[in-house]
Parts: sequence; structure tokens; C-alpha cells
Amino acid sequence: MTTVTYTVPAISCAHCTHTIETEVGDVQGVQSVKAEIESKKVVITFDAPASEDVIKALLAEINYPAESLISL
Ligand SMILES: [Cu+2]
Repeated sequence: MTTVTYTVPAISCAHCTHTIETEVGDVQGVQSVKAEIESKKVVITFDAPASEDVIKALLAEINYPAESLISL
């Protein structure tokens, strides 16, 4: 199990966090997604087949590109 925190500057409201949580939550292997409006951070816990690259690509695809990520 891996937890990664992404900074997503495009987050601006509850609709954004809902979209991200729904879309990323649908990825196979993703255990939890928590998107925060104020900090513009998304904390994602996942196992294979999900990966940092898969999640980052999805965020870009749904117009919430991740600016940076921190592996914990
Ligand atoms: Cu929004």
C-alpha cells in the first residue's frame, strides 16, 4: 500500500474535490482519495495495479494536473 500526496493547483471548490474523488476513486487498486480545497492537495492511498503514473495521468486527463507529488 502506498500513500501519495499530490498538489493540484486547479482545485477551487467542492465540485473539483468531488470530481477528483469520484474519478480517482474509480481507478482499480485505489483504496482512498481525499481532496482538500484550501490546501489544494489530494491524498491518495493505493495498491497495484494503480500507480503514481497512472493516477497522475488521470488527473491531467480530467483537467486537474498534479503539480508535484510527495511519496510517504
Ligand atoms: Cu471547482
